[in-house]
Amino acid sequence: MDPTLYVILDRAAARGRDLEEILEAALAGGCGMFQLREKAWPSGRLLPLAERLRGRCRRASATFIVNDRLDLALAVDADGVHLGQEDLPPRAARPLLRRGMILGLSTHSLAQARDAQAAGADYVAVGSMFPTDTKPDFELVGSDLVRRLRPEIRVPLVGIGGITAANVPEVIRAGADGVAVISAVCGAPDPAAATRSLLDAIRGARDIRGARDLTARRRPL
Ligand code: TZP
Ligand code: MG
Repeated sequence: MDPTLYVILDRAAARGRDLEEILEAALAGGCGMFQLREKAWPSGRLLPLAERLRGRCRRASATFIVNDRLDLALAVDADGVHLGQEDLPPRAARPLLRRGMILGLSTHSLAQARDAQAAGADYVAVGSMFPTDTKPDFELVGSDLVRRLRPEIRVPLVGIGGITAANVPEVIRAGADGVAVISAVCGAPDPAAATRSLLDAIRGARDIRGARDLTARRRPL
């Protein structure tokens, strides 16, 4: 799993565009981790699409995660499942997963992120970093929550919510290992170019963060 850039494939955000084409473009742009998020279709209708996306990710050696639906994740042999605060709690979900499957959890506070790590999350998503139209009931926590969590979260910490190539440096500088985006790629006129821009911005911010940390370590006491 490389959560540097985690593209969430969401039909609603794609507004009629084909998720397989968006996946293809994001792969071409260099993304290696994907999630299928579907809030409207029942699982039976979603299954064939989930199988195709899963197959393409496998051929590209990209990680494929299913949002919300543990049964679907198992049915398509996904690499993992992503659950929110109102989905099955980790203590109920983990025993149902196959060995080695990734369990990702959404959190919106210090306490939730601590609990997620303690419950064995393989990565912790924290958001919303910025206002977003994609999730109407978003809780704005900002990059400050990433900064506060960083010292104690040992699994990958992923910022989510309203992230673009322009504002992603703030999230990375706060200490995030990566970011998850929906509209910045699914809603972009050119999803491959959008993926490249995000990755460039993330890598640039990591370089600055690395240099800053090095300087801080060298500073005499
Ligand atoms: N969880 C917190 S904010 C959010 C989710 C699923 C929406 C992210 O979508 P976008 O379009 O990247 O803001
Ligand atoms: Mg959910």
